[in-house]
Amino acid sequence: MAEIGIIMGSDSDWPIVEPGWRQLQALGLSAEVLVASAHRSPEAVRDFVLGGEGRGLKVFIAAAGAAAHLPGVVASFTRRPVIGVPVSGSALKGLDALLSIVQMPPGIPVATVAIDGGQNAALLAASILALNDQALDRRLAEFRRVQAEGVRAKNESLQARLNG
Ligand code: RP5
Repeated sequence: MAEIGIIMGSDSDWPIVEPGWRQLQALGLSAEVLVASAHRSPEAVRDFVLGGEGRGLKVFIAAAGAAAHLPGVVASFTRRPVIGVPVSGSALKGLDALLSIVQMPPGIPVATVAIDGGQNAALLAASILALNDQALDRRLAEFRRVQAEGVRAKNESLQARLNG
């Protein structure tokens, strides 16, 4: 059963969201995915969030560009954690979306990741779920171990080029 709900303002956001979706799959997590817009189809946003809570969704990821109100609107309908992903596709290259998402009014929080930070949104969602899931926490620890190993390998390669 999916525990994560991913919602994006347009299918044009998918290239940013997809790495996060793949990261969730790699961690053994499934997600419901929906295109719905805070401005163009607000009823669909509300129905997804309220219905999703009933289906067992525990964390929401919301990605949007430009006047990016989607994560805030999602957060207005739920007390579940909401992670906002600012998307860079606009003329302002995502700074508009970043400020729209991060400047939530006190009382309705959205955890905002970097511009185009789809993968980190997924990892943050996984960390939240891992608070109550020891097997998932172990998979996250393994992800970190492999990641650190990759950094070590890059350093060894650089040292070999510099000194070899
Ligand atoms: C936002 O407007 C969407 O999240 C997307 O990032 C942007 C452009 O949407 P499209 O014109 O590609 O549908 O609401």
